[in-house]
Amino acid sequence: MKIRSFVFAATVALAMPAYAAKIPAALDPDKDGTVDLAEAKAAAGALFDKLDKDHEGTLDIKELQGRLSRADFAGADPDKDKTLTKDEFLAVVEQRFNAANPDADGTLDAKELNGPEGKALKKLLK
Ligand SMILES: [Ca+2]
Ligand SMILES: [Ca+2]
Ligand SMILES: [Ca+2]
Repeated sequence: MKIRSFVFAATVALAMPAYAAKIPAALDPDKDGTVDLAEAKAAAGALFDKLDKDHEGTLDIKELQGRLSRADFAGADPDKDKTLTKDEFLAVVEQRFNAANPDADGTLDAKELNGPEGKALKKLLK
């Protein structure tokens, strides 16, 4: 019994770095090898504050520095005031999260995060 759990622990320990290497640390603060929506939104909120250099509480397309295309920006800005509030920005994050999570299990694993939709989410949050 003891040996078996040791082997299991060692296998997990060996498997972890491979996972960790594939998921940006900022997206997986609890280091469980997956990104849940709360982690994605926390990272997005911190990024929003960092990019909002004039501290107006909104991001324009310049402040986003290429993270959203013009078309995606327009789609994310339903009130068309040419800026995204934090709520509007987090809505895009949630959309991309859901697009990257076809099994709807509440988390993105490394494979989901490295698929095309997962990459779009990572591009937004880098
Ligand atoms: Ca996690
Ligand atoms: Ca807006
Ligand atoms: Ca999933």
